[in-house]
Amino acid sequence: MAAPFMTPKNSKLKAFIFDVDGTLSNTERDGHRIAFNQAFEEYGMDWHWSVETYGKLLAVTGGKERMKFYVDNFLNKDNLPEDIKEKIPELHAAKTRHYTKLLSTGAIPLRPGVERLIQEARQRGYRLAIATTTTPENVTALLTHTLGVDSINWFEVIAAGDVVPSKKPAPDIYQYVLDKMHLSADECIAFEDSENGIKSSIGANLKTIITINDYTENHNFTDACLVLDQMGEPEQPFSIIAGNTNSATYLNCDLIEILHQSSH
Ligand code: XBP
Ligand code: MG
Repeated sequence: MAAPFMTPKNSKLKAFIFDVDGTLSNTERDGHRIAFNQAFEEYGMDWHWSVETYGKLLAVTGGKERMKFYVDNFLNKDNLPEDIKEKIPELHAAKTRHYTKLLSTGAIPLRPGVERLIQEARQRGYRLAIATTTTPENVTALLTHTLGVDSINWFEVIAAGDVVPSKKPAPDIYQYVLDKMHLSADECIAFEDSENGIKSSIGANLKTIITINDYTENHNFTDACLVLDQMGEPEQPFSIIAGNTNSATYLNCDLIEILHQSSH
């Protein structure tokens, strides 16, 4: 039996804070990875990140940081130009160009249930925000080409990329959102897909719901209040990986309220 409907007025829960990559959309394997490879090719480099290699590189968040990690851990320094790390910002700008172009083709859709949940949350008066490691232009491009250009304004804060000095797993980006919204952690809930993501959200004391993907299915989500394979739709139920959904079959605001109220 579902719990009674609660509006944000009589609920402590005020805001939903969404991660982007892997949570709103499966952008990593067929989006960011492709764009990195296109940038390497454009610059005449012989780097190529396979699906498997990219999975290892995802240990580090942030595209510039990921390229530095690749140089330090995957390549033989003797064969590299000395100034290779100085080239990274330029290479990354090219990658962003390729990535936003790819998104503009509509090739990367939102994950099941994402649009429905965002619309339901708006109708019920929850405040929305984004806390992501990716570059701001990438968020704008994803939202514009999936939910329409107006959707940028549905989010009160879009915290992205270098706006904080330490990226996920540091809690800084979530803390930044809370500060901007003048909300405390117990008035919000976070949506994540990865271990670095949940370390960041839990580090900011946020209850967190996880939707896994192929790259993150074996991550440690012990601290999540619910772990699902996807948000799901009425006609496309989620599979529960960990937690209790009160007999719900897709993630909606009623279930989120229940999860937010229950301690874990
Ligand atoms: C996303 C990231 C980002 C993207 C690439 O992590 O780690 O680095 O992979 O984006 P999260 P940029 O979902 O935890 O925010 O190249 O723009 O950095
Ligand atoms: Mg993510």
